[in-house]
Amino acid sequence: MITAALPYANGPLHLGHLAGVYISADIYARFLRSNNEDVAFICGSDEHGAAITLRAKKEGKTPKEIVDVYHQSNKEVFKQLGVSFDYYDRTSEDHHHKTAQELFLELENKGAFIKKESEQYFDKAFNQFLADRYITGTCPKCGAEDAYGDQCEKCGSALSPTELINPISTLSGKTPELKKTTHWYMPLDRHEKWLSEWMQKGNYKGEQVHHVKDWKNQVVGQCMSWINAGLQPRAITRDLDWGVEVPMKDAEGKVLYVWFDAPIGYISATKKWATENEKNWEDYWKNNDTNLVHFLAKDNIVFHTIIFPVILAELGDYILPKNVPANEFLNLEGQKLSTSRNWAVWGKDYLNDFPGQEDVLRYVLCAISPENKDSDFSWKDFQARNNNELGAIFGNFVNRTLVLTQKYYDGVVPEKNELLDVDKEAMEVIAQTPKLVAHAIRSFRFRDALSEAMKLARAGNKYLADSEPWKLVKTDPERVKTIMNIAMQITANLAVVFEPFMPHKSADLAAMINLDLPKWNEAGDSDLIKKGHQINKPQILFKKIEDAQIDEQITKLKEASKKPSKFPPMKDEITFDEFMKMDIRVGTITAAEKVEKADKLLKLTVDTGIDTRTVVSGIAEHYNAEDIVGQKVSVLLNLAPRKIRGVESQGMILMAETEEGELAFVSPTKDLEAGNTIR
Ligand code: B3M
Ligand code: ZN
Repeated sequence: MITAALPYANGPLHLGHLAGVYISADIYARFLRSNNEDVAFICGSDEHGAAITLRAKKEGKTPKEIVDVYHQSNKEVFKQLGVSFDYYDRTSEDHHHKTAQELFLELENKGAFIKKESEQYFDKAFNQFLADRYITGTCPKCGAEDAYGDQCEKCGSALSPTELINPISTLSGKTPELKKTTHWYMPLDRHEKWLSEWMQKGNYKGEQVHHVKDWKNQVVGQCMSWINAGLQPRAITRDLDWGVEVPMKDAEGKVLYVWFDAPIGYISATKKWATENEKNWEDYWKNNDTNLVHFLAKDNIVFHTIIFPVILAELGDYILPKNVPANEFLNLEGQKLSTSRNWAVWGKDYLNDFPGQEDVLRYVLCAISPENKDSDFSWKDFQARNNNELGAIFGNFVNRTLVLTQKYYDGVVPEKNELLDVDKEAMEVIAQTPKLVAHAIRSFRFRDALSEAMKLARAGNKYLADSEPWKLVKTDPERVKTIMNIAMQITANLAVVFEPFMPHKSADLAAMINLDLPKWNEAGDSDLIKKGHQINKPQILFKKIEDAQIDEQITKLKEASKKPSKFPPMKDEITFDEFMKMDIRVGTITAAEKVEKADKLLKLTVDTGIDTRTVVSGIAEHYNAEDIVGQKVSVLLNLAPRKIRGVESQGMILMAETEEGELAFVSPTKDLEAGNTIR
C-alpha cells in the first residue's frame, strides 16, 4: 500500500512537488510491480482546507471552481510524466465524504475524541470564525509583521492565532474578536507512550518495532521532538463552510479539519479503486502482511507519523505505516522555491517545452533527489546530466550496440563463444546490478539506486571501448560475436533496471530490441536476449539539449519572477524618425496666472527662444503662479494648438508625474538659454 501526499488542488505542480514526493513514490511502485508484488499506489487531490478557500477568495471564484481546474491539470501532468497511480481520487467526492464521516463516527463511538469549548477569533463583519490562515499579525517570536495564525514564515515558528500581536482578519481587514465555540479534539496526549515506543524501540501489537533504525533520521527526529515537547489535544473540526460536514446533530456549520479528512482520503481512494478492480480494499489496510508506505515532503511528516497513526490505531484493525520516507525540499537555481514569487519551474511548462523528454526530468530529479538534505535544481546541471550522462553514456552505448548489431548481423543477435576475463567482468556487472539497485530502492535510497543502474551503462560503454569490436571484425569474427552478444545483454538489462526511473525510455528501448520488457527477476541474466533474436532499427534515445534551450529557460524563470511594476507598462515602439518629429526646446516661463474657474490650470507665457507664446498647463495644484516666473522648462513646440477653457494653448510643458499624480517640471540641470533643443 503506497501513498503519495495528496497535493492541494489550489495551484499547479512544480518541480519541488515532483522531486519531493512523486518521482520517488513512482520509482518505488514501479519497482515493486516489476517484482510481481501486489501494489496499490494511491494519490489524489486534497480539495479542502484554507489552502483552497484562500485561493478561491483571491481569484474571486468558488472553491469548487478552483479545485475542478487544478485537479484536472495536475492529474494530466502526473499522467504525462508516467507517474503510475492506480487511483487518483479527489477529496471533494461524495464517496470520500461518506468514508470520512463513517470513520469519524466510528471513532466518536469508541470514545476516541473529547469535546471542548474554547475561544476563537471571529470576524463579525463576515459572520464567521477564522481559520488560522485567515488571521495575520505580528509574530511574538521574531516581530515579523505578516505572520499567519498557524505559522510565521519569517522565523518558521509554529503559532496559534491567539499568540499573534495585533491580529487582523484577512477577510475584513479588521481586528477579529474572540468568541466561544465547541470542537472535537483528538487527545494526542493519550497516545504519547505507545507512539514513543513505536518510534524508538518497543513492541506494538505483538510486533517488535524500532524505527530509529529503519526510518530517516529527520523523520524520527521531527516525530520525537513533538513527542518530547508533550503532545496536546488537537482540534479535528473547524467552523467553516467548505469541507466534510461533521456528521453530528450539534455540529451545524462545522466541518472536519483538513488534516483529519485528507489522510482518510488514502483509504477512500483505495476503496474506490478496489471496487472498480475487483479487489478487497481491506487486504491493503487491515492485513498484517501488507506494508504501508507514505511518501511525502518534510512539512507533512508529523501528520503521517503521529496524527494519522493515532487515527489508525484508534480504529483498531488497521495497519500502521512501515515507513514514511519523507524528503527534504528542492531549491531552484540556488534559491528557495516560491510559488508566490513565481520562482518555480512548472510541470506543465516543462512538458510543453521538452516534449518526449519526460524521462530526462525524472532522471534528473531522482539524481538530485533531496533525500537527506535540501538539494538544488539548476538548468545547467539538468543540461549536463542529459548530455553527458544520458546522451554520452547510456544513449551512446545503446546506439553503438544496436547500430553494430545491424551492421554486422542484420540485427540478429549473435552467439557467445569463448569468454575472456573482460567478458566475465561485464557479465558480473550484469548479475550484480539488479541486486544493488533493488537493495537501494528497498532502503528508500533512490539516488544510490539510480547511480547503481547507471553503472551498468558505464560498464557497457567501457566494455565496448576496451574490446573494440570494430577493429576485430575482419580478423576475428568469432570474438566479435561474443562481444556483441554481451553488449546486447547489457542493453536488454538496462531496459529492465531503468524501467522504474525512466519508464518511457525503457519502453522505447525494449521496442528497439523487439522484446517484451522482462520483469525484475529476469534481470541479471547474461542470456536475457537470445541468440538469433531479431532486433528493430535503432533510434536516438536521448536528444542533445542545446545551450539556447537552457538560456531560454533561465530567462523565462527570471522574467516570470520579476515583480510586476507599479508603473504603467511601456508604450508601443516608435521609430527614430517619429521621435525626431517632436520639436522640444528649453523655454523660460515669463508670466503665470490662474485660469478663471479652473482649479487645476495655469496660463503660462513662455519664451521659447524663437517666439513668445501662451501654454495652458494643468499644474495649478503643484506650483504657485508667482513662484514659477523665471523657471526653465521643456516645451513641446510643434504640438497642434488646442483651445482649453477658451484659451488657445500653443504647445505643452513636459512634466514628470508620480503614481499619486504629483507633478514636477523637467528642466535642464545647467543654466541653458531658451531655444536650445531637447532630444
Ligand atoms: N495536502 C500537501 C501539502 O501540504 C497536503 C498533503 C495531504 S496528504 C494526506 O501541500
Ligand atoms: Zn516569526
